Amino acid sequence: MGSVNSRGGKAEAQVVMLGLDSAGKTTLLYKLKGHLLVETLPTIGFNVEPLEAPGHVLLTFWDVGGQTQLRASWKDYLEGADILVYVLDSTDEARLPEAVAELMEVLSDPHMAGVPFLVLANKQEAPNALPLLELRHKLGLHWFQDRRWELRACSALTGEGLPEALQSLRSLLKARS
Ligand code: G3D
Repeated sequence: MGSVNSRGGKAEAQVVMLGLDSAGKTTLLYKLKGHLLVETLPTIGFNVEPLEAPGHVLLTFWDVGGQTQLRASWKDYLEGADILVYVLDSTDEARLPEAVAELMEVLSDPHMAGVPFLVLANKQEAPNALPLLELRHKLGLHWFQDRRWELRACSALTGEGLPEALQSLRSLLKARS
């Protein structure tokens, strides 16, 4: 994977999307198809989607499986990542500590040094979703002062919050390039 670069006048960025299984990564990726232009590639174990964002930004999303047995492979996708999108299931309070521990592990990988990240608190339309403020508190992300990051609420089901999430993605990438 390469860094933010320009090919044929288009900025390109490698977006690695991680999160526990059932966080909603795949749903999110395919919902984004409604917002952006997509060319689908068949994949096994992970989904790769090149999406063209407004402003001629080409985002290649690597949606890597989150089941326990696949998590060991996450580090293989980190080299060359321009940004990490970490998807949380806002309704799964029981597995929040596990989700946070996995995020911390990813962020401590040497390939991730200085790489910005966007945490998406997904499933926010669900009545039992933890509010964003509570999630912010529980995540303890304020410790990360060595890089830029944002936390955004969204629903991959309804599409709510996705335009704002894309906007955050672009501004985090812009600050990096
Ligand atoms: P993953 O790729 O992270 O493993 P999936 O997760 O995209 O497969 O989603 C896991 C389940 O969560 C799916 O339900 C999916 O419909 C649901 N889901 C994804 N996003 C949202 C959301 O924003 N809100 C709600 N309420 N549900 C969501 P099933 O029932 O198919 O397992």
